[in-house]
Amino acid sequence: MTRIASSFAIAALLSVGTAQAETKVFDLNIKDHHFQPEAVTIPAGEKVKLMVHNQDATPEEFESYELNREKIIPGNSKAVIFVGPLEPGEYPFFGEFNQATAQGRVIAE
Ligand SMILES: [Cu+2]
Repeated sequence: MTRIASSFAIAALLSVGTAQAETKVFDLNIKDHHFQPEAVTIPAGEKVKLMVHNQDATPEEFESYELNREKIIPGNSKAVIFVGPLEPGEYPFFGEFNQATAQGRVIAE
């Protein structure tokens, strides 16, 4: 291995470690078939973790065409949904089992 190649490999390892350490977590609650908050602001250009807490007794499905995500969260439990890195903008999501009330959006800025 040349010196250039080996320093590149070390830089790649360091950047992976840094990215994992800095993954930000954003809490999102489901309560009475509403998302709380209904707008979650995250940094653009960064992969982040949505921690979705379903406080209702019934299951809900987090769904978003714009985020390309779909995940069932059983009643009284939580699930992690990774999103991003996103371009700045608004990305709607909804609860497929209670679509009339469960509406929200991710705002990347
Ligand atoms: Cu679905």
